[in-house]
Amino acid sequence: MQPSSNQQRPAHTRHPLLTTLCDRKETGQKSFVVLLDPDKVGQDSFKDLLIRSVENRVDFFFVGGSLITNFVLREVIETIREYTNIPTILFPGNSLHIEPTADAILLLSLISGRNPEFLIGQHVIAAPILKQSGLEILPTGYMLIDSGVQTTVSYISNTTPIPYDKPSVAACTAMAGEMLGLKLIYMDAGSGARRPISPEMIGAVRKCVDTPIIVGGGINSVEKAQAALRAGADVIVVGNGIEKDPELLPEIASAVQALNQPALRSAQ
Ligand code: 1GP
Repeated sequence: MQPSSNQQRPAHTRHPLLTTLCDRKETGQKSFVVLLDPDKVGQDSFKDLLIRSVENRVDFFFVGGSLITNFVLREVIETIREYTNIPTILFPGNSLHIEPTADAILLLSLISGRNPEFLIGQHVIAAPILKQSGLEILPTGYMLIDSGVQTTVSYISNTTPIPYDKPSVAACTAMAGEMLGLKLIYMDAGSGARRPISPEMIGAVRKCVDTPIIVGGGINSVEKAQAALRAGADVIVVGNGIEKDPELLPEIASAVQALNQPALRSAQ
């Protein structure tokens, strides 16, 4: 079989965002992701959020979620492109949430759960579509962590999250994911989580894997963002918090940029 043109390209151009995430992790540079809700695309607040994301140097957008009620992903990506050059990564809930005009997709294997559909089933259905799409594929071990209430993603995926106070379970799960070849670990307390993932659990995972670690769910203050980053998160994802309080975006962006100052980094 002839290799495709994608396979002939050097790895850093085939996987530009993965290369960026790994390079940033190696150099201790933290990243700030804003999670965009596709259901809000027509609203003025959506465009305003895009403009403010550029002003505040947001690193990446995630687009998606476990339940999308409006199938407007193409329009969402078009609107993002109109206002920004920020790389846009799909955060799909299932194999219907694929939009080839995005930059990349988190190919999530829900390794905290035991539902084969979200470990491999949806991936098999999506594989030929993804292969043709030209999207950069980001193989990601997705771990749901209990946040005190049942989240949409836990309900939809029909999986039990890892208990909040069991860092060793999270660490072993992440290790297994890395050994299976997953390139990123995403620890998620779920959108709007009552409490974010504990620094203890993030720290335990940090000690056990070399992949970049993404942390999200319930980060609704600068202090919570800083706690996750200091515990070992490389990337933080914020959605609900910014929707509720627009001022949080510049505040968290400044906190991330402050942590990325070389002098501060060496003092951490
Ligand atoms: C959810 O990690 C994301 O999957 C973001 O969560 O909306 O609570 O910030 P929030």
